[in-house]
Amino acid sequence: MQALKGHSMNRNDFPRGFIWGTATASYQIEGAVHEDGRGQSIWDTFSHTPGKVKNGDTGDVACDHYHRYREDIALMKELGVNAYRFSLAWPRVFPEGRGTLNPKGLDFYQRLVDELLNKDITPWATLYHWDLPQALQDQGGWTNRDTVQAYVEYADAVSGRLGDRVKHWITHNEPWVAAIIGHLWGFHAPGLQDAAAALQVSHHLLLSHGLAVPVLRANSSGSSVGITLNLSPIHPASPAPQDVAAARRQDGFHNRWFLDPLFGFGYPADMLEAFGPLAPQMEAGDLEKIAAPTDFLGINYYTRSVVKHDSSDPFLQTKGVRAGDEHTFFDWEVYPDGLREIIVRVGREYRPKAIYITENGATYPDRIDTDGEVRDFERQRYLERHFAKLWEAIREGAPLKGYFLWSLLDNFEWGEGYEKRFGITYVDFATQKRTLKHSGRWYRAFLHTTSVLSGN
Ligand code: GCO
Repeated sequence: MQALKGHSMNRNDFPRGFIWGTATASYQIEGAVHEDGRGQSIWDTFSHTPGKVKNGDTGDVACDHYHRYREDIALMKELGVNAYRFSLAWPRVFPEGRGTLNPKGLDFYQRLVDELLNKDITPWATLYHWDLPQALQDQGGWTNRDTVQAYVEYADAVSGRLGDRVKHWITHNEPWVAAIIGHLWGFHAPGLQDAAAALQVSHHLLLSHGLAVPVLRANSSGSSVGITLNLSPIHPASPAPQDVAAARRQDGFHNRWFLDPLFGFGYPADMLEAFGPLAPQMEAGDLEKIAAPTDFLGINYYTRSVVKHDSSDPFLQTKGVRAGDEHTFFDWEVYPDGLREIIVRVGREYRPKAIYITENGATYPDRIDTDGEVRDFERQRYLERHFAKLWEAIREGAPLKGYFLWSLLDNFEWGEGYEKRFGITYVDFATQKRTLKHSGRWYRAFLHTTSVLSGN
């Protein structure tokens, strides 16, 4: 790894063709919630329910990206990224979830994609980043198996329209979060607290992924199709056997519960046993469908987790422990080596054809200084250290092909509202003015540099 020591890293240290991008999600940036026939989503309902989101914030306006996408794409161009990961709002396309298509909703994404292509930025479309149409939630949402079919119809409509120009498809973003935070912890929409429902939702999300894969391929010839999981190394708080066992359970719940079925191993036996009667209802053939071969796996990585045994936890008898001495504004530990660890492990154990980091980034309490600068050196440092780990993972043989920084813009951070800023661009939400932070300038310099290769 000595090649990285002598100079500051830049894109030339990475293999030719490595993808460098930024990522966002529809509800977090678009705003325009009543525009052009968009229907209501579960996040509209949730954010407008008093007490659910910090400071009563909602995505009603967000970054107003729906109207400012040209400016935002110009910003990406200035940064020098060659790909952009965004998500589509299902209720713009089918305001009632299924049935009557709203062409104006699809028109927006067509304009967005065309503008990206004009600027030589490759669009990576995520179909589902949590904004389920409320009309489907009213029928049980993801707990209802019919929603799987509605999702496949939505995937069909979107890829039928955009499949000639979008060639990278991500079916779902972080099904663990949608299932667990949305249906067991209740901190995200739709705000349920029901373990059996949460696990049933996880199964339906995976099934809908598997059923959408062939539809996307059929509508978008030559495209790459994958799914994005939020994965973390899980470390025991101590070498005590009880803590080691707790870490194994947590790994099963957080990582293997999704990875195993996606890669054809079925649900992990230890977790089926641990969940007992809470385990999801399945039908014959579901597991084969979930294991539809994909072209890549997307991994979102922010931090590791450290856990210990805790018999008072009714679900898995585990408890998270605060580890390390460096943390972001979310109190997530800064742990760059976890990025290398999870990439290398997934590459070895599951053999995906390719891995992309589809999100990685950090929140810090940024402010605009009186001279108009945002000096977010901690975020820059976070990124530098994680980029070095991407490099190490490649050197260890992982099929890592690209990286998408979360996020292009400060945006609506779900239950945290606008308080937690993840952008490399500062957004003044009162004026919608965008200001590139120091971390953004650092990324731009990293991407533009033409310095010589250092022999790796
Ligand atoms: C995620 C999310 C993002 C969050 C980010 C920071 O997929 O978890 O895609 O929407 O904003 O992770 O919490």
